[in-house]
Amino acid sequence: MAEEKSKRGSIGMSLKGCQTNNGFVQNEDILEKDPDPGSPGDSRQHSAVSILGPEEPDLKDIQPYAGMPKEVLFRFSSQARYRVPREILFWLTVTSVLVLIGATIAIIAISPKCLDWWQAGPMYQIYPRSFKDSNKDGNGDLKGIQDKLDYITTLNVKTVWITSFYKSTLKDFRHGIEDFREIDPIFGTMKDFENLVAAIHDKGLKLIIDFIPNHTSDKHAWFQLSRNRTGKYTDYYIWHDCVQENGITTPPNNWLSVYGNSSWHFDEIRNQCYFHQFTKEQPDLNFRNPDVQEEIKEIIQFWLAKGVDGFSFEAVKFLLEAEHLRNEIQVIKTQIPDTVTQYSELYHDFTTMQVGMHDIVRNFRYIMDQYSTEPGRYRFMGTEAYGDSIDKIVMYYGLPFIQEADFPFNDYLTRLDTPSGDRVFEVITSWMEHIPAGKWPNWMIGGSDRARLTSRLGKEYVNIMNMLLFTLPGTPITYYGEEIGMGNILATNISESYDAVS
Ligand SMILES: [Ca+2]
Ligand SMILES: [Ca+2]
Repeated sequence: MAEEKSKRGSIGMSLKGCQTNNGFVQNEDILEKDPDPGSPGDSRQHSAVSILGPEEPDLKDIQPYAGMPKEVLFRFSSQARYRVPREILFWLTVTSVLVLIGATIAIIAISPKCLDWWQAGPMYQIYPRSFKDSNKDGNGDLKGIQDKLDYITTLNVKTVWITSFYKSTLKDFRHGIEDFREIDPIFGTMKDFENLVAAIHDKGLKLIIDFIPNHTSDKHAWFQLSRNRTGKYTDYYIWHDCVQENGITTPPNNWLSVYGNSSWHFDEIRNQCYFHQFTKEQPDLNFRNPDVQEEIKEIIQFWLAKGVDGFSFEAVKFLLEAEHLRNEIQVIKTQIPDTVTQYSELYHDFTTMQVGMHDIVRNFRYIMDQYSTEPGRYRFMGTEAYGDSIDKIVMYYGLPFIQEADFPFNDYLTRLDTPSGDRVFEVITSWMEHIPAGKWPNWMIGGSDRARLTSRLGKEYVNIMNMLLFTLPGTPITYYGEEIGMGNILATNISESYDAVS
């Protein structure tokens, strides 16, 4: 027995001493080639036979070696000295892979996305009538804008924003539209517009336009049909009975127009009052009527199909009014109701930001998204809600999973009462603290309905305000001419006043 053990030991030693990895296959080959297992001098062959034999060799003294057979390998691999490091290495590998995947996801999640076009460069707002006049008729026009595209490009502007150019009257400052699908003749033709869009895109620029969905002009075909109670147009506007005696109207309630006095106007043709948030020439559309919402949707689609890259939706907080028609609350409770005629004398709880208004804005977003599916064709959506408190304005960014505007326009820098550093700091930090996480800021230093920087703050502030604009995080928005410090001109009569401050 001791002799046999010694023999096995010598076999093990001879195995250990092997320099080549013969393995089973090679050993079997040898066996096949040499049928005489007893031939002396071939220890490798003996080792294969004895390991495979019915009596297991005692491998206690055998050390791991290259080419060891499976049985030997298993014997060693179950030993703690090999098993523990192996398991440690295994779990280290698994943990490393998981950490790597987690880190990759986290980096992707927290990394800023590639900037889209509306984030990557400044927006340049143009009030077309007081921009370049291409045909010397005294009115700036679309061809004039096209003529100046080279200049605009030199400013590194990315987006041209053209304010209202729809067919309208000057009387309501171009915000009462007679036809949402027509270019006002003073600005040119639809062909001019199409040429302008093509030229803007050729320069690698984008175009956004104003759109005012709240109301139309009283000259709009819809209003003419509505005041005659024609078919579906009957309820396109907000009509209510009111008392008209001796030329004096007793309106349905105390609601006031933004420009003062009652927001109700008696219409002799229909013999009812219609509601207007702005002037009486701008009757409010009835956004509770699905047909009206459909009409607006088709108009948005009309311009998107023309190649427009985005909209500034104007006056959206006025889209809905309360149906109950209760009086709004006076700011000064003791004031005699008949003397309350100024817009600021009422709280506008029933005529602005009504429940459902944001749903309409989200529907606008939905329409834009349908036209944003092609690469590089994202359609921008901005909302205008100037004058509201900042917490209400940032609501137009939408909710975490329900997007509305890409941004509501931030005009607080245009409202600086004093350009002191403290005040500027306050305005900037206020916006940054209020915008929802992950949303994109924007900054305006001028606008078509604001006094020029030079006239508002003084010539010495033009450069510093322009520099400030381009160093803030977010999209810089400027009004044409602010880059060269243009000033206001004096208005000589009321019909020019709007253009004068522009
Ligand atoms: Ca002209
Ligand atoms: Ca309205």
